[in-house]
Amino acid sequence: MVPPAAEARRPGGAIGGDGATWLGRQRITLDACGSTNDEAARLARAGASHGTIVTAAVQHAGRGRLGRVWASPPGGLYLSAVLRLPLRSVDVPPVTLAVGIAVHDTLRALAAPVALKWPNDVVVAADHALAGRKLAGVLVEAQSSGPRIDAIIVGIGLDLDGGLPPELAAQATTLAALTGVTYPPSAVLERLLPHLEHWIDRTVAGGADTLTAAWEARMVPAARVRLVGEAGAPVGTALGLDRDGALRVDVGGQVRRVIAGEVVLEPLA
Ligand code: BT5
Repeated sequence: MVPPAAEARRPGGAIGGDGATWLGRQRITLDACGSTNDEAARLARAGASHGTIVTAAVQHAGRGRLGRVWASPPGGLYLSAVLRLPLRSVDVPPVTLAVGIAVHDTLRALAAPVALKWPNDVVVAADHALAGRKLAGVLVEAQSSGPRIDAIIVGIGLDLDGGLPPELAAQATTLAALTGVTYPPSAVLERLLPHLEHWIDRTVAGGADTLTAAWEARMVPAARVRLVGEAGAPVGTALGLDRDGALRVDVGGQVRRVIAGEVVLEPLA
């Protein structure tokens, strides 16, 4: 496995400059909205350019995957970006992995001990008292007309300080709880954008193949996962990624590939 720091120093792998160049050139900053992904999708349909970002201080209908709710109290970062990329539909799922890496690296740079959980979660790393709790999620959606992708909407929710509903108390946490520092959403946004731009550029240049080692270096190691949706919902150990970004899981000595569907992390033994 490549440690994240070494990965970032590789030729062509460094995060360059002081900020992002194309990402966030156009910005829509809202006090509140339903979902920034919906706002970004609307802007994309109206012709918004590559790299346009939408942020909101609060979301009233923040969304996760599969119709789930993303709790979005004040103090968190809620961001969606419009991307116009030369990608095919099969190239879209790896974008989630790239965005996860960027969020992970941003949080690590702020001294938060985090790790990645396939496919779209950023959680507290295994060696911490709050291990496994989620503090960020990624929601990537595509707009297409036929086989052509018109726009990709990248949504990121990041818990910065407090305000989470009681029902998430046992499964979520915040950057402030992990580091003792309350960062304003705008400060985290500025730190996030260069990482995001870097990993998106890299995905476009090299596809999922170029992300695999970087993602594995940041994943929760040997996580126990349940293959919800498969007969008997078997439990296995996450091994890493295939070249296309699918998760490889050892179930009783047999390696299964998980492409879509839901994988639920079991508590580590
Ligand atoms: C995600 O979905 O993790 C993707 C979340 C993406 C949110 C961003 S915010 C900006 C943009 N606009 C949107 O409307 N969405 C995006 P998923 O893997 O389905 O996880 C959802 C699950 O995470 C829920 O069912 C809860 O269990 C948990 N959850 C909900 N709110 C949370 C929060 N604030 N922090 C941590 N966990 C949360």
